[in-house]
Amino acid sequence: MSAPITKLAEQLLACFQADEQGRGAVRALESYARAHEDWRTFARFDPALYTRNLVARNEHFEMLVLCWSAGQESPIHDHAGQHCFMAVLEGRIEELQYEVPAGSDGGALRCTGARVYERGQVAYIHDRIALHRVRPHGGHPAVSLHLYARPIDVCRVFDEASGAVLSRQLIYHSATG
Ligand code: CSS
Ligand code: FE2
Repeated sequence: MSAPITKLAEQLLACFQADEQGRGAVRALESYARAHEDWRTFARFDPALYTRNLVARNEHFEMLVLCWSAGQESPIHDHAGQHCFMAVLEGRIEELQYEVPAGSDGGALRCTGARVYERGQVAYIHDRIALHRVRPHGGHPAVSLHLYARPIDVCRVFDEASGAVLSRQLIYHSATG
């Protein structure tokens, strides 16, 4: 019998094979995040930085378990034109959204919104919506399940104060569970 997280990956593959937008992915992620714990096989924390642990990858998507210690955060980043879904598995996660001010030639990014997600809730972002920064909320660690469709190997990171942009290669801290 396959693990719930393996079944989720199969279900998501069927969603994206049927439809480029992956309609049905949000509901599948929500149901998984509310009910299951087998993601713990993939969870490992690092005191130095948040970790990215690969669960599944194919031509349509990659799915990762991200582990956030208190005080860690992602840089402000984009998603290489791909869909990004984030389901909270444990703790709470804050998402801050940003935009590059129109007509700006550099200069500070503008924060356009913030929201805290609880276990079982799913956030969605795309470059058409905003840039974002993600971090655990409330002084506790958190774990989130990320679905990138298609996989993202390189993204852009932004300096909040100057608006300066760098290209960043994304790496996995583990890929076997
Ligand atoms: N994009 C970041 C996490 S926030 S969606 C990453 O994959 O490392
Ligand atoms: Fe992101």
